[in-house]
Amino acid sequence: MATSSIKTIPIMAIPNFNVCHKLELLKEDGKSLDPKRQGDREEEELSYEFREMLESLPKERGWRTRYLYLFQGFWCQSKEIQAIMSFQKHFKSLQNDVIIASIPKSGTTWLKALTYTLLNRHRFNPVSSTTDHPLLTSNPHDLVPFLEYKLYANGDVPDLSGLASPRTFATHVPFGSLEGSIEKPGVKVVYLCRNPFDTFISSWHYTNSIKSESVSPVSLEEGFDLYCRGVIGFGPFWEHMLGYWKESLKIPDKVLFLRYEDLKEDIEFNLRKLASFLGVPFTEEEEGNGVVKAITELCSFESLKKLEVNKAGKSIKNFENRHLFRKGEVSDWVNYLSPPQAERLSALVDDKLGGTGLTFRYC
Ligand code: PAP
Repeated sequence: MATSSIKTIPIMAIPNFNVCHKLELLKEDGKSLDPKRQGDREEEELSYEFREMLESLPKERGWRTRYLYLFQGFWCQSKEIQAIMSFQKHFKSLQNDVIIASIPKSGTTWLKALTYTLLNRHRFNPVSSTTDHPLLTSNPHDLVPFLEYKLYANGDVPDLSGLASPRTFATHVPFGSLEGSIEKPGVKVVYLCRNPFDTFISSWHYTNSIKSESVSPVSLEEGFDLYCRGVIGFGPFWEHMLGYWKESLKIPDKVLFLRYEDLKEDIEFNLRKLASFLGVPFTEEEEGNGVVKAITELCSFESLKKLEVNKAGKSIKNFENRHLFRKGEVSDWVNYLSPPQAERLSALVDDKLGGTGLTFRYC
């Protein structure tokens, strides 16, 4: 019989961090702004040296802030670069750390909910989670913080010393920018990949919902063209996906590659796979008690979307949580892309990913 190795050490339901110090990348008077106005002053808040570095990078029109910059081979916003530099310099992985990785809009919120509930199932029983489970009152992004949007945002350097093992974090950066921070044996990376057609549509909706008021909306046509040229947060998407795909083949004990469409098709099978990969397989007793089903139901789109915290609360960078739960379906893209657009994206996927073994289900 499989035995679970989760320890019942007392831990905070919501990770709580103090900031040790800041990287000197912000002007002293850099204040936090209303997220809808962030694009207006985002770059003016940065130090002269940092802005000079930004100026040396190739840039393109941004989706929700004025510009995207090509940094370490991928496109991202100035504030993200600042945070990435901070975590690359200061983040020290520990042996049992779990890192959830994805390109935006691949189902990260879902995977965070599943992973948090799985790893904390002895402390917060999902079977009897009628009132007191943290997922009922906290958005998954608060339970599993992003390195670049939360912990190291604004060049902050958090004190992570109080966190119980296994510490669970998330990131959108490509593997190449993460690998230096996760060299410790025993660190596990779970990558969630979604077909590029739906990821594009989800990104387009999301960025137009939360973009800065000073940035003009990205039309579907313009967004699609940017996406196909690789100009999307943390893109090109094909390089992001391929980077983690190759590592999952090379070091399967360290990198697990999951697909959104597979989770939609058989969530219980994929949850068991995740549990085994993380070294906490379900016991026969748990199987008999319906723990697997309880976790999948608690983390389902329908359950999360209807919670007050996800209807009215705010999490990442103070953006409203409700935008994180739109449709949660496979193949919504057919309602948006024209046949020529679908053909262009299909040809691009064949060109960039054909022969790599990485395939998708679009419908
Ligand atoms: P992020 O990159 O901002 O964290 P992320 O969670 O990766 O976003 O992606 C959001 C998508 O996942 C949305 O897809 P849609 O726009 O096509 O609807 C969202 O609806 C979907 N999603 C969120 N939670 C779940 C869930 N529990 N099950 C299935 N899909 C979900």
